[in-house]
Amino acid sequence: MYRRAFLDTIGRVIPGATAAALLPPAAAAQQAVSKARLIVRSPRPEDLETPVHLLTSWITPNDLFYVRSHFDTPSVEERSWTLRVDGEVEGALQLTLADLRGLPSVTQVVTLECAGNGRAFFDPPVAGVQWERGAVGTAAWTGVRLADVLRRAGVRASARYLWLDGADRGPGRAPDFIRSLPIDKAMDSDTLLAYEMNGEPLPLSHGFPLRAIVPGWEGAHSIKWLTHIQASARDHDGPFVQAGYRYPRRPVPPGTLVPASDTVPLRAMPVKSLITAPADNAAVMREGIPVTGFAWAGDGEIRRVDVSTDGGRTWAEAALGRDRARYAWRRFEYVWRPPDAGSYVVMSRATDGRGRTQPIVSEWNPAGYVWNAIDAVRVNVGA
Ligand SMILES: Nc1nc2c(c(=O)[nH]1)N[C@H]1C(S)=C(S)[C@@H](COP(=O)(O)O)O[C@H]1N2
Ligand SMILES: [Mo]
Repeated sequence: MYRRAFLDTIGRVIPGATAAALLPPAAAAQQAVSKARLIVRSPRPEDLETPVHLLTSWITPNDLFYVRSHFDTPSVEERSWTLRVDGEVEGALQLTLADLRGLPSVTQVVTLECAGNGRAFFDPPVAGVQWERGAVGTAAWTGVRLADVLRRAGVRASARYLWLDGADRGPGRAPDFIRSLPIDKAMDSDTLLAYEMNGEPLPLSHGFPLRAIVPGWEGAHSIKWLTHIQASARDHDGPFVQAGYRYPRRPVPPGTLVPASDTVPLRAMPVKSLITAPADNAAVMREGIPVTGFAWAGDGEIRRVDVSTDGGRTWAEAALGRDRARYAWRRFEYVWRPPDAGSYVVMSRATDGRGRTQPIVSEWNPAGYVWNAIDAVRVNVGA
């Protein structure tokens, strides 16, 4: 009843208007895009996974892009928001969004993947968000080069790391989500401070009004709702640098506890592929069946993708899509003509420019990071 009355009211005030059009511009800019089609791994904090069969285009639309947030989404007022840059710099800066929009802008298509994508597949299981295959997406990010901002501040030679902090805060005494970025990657001309995602102001869930985009590296480097950059001579000592986002120095037996001193920070993501069609457990007819998906390789490039339709006994090279960008996934397609009706396992295996390829079994690690085993779906072929 209530819902009906509400809809009637909206309809009468401005027929045909969307909710966003009824809001003042500032609020409209940070309207949450509808994430209704995503899988809710956690409603609060917001952890949303993309059903991979919906990943049909090289660029992932904003409403389909996965969301990973550690804490509640902060409310950010564009008018009062600023970015502070201080620490080991000649002159600290306090920048508004208008200041940033006044700097030369760059747009880059970059694939973002959560380090924990695929965590649900580790055996024995590990704690954390149980992502399956869809904590990955690709967007065109527009903003400024982080290096341009750092040069403006006069970053000193003593600065070896940048500590990046966003407006989100943990509950109670939970430590702040602060990450530290090595200065070389920060000064790389491909590392951005982005204010737009696919041509729209950053949606609130994705870090409105400004986020870092650290291309090729696991997603947690790309700090959302960015408010503070502190240049420092040393690494940050918080738990999201010293305990989280680290990987065992050498392979360990599954189920082992690994002390932080035996770990290294996660940076570039490894080579990986994802089959987006047919969907897992799909029923298809026995005609030319396109096997399609995406392949990416952190800060490297994709050399080839091979597809197997017989559980990995034989492999055939897939065609790669024309769309490409240095840090973006590549689409692949292989047209499969099944010899008979029946149930098949279809697999994809990517190889990067250095000849590295996907493993059959992904290395177990205590936090369940960087799952990159050969992808597989079951496909049931009708006559
Ligand atoms: N401030 C802040 N930035 C953050 C996070 C966060 O919790 N707080 N999550 C990180 C993680 S773990 C990932 S994988 C990416 C996810 O970006 P997305 O939600 O836009 O997909 O944002 C990163 N940036
Ligand atoms: Mo992540």
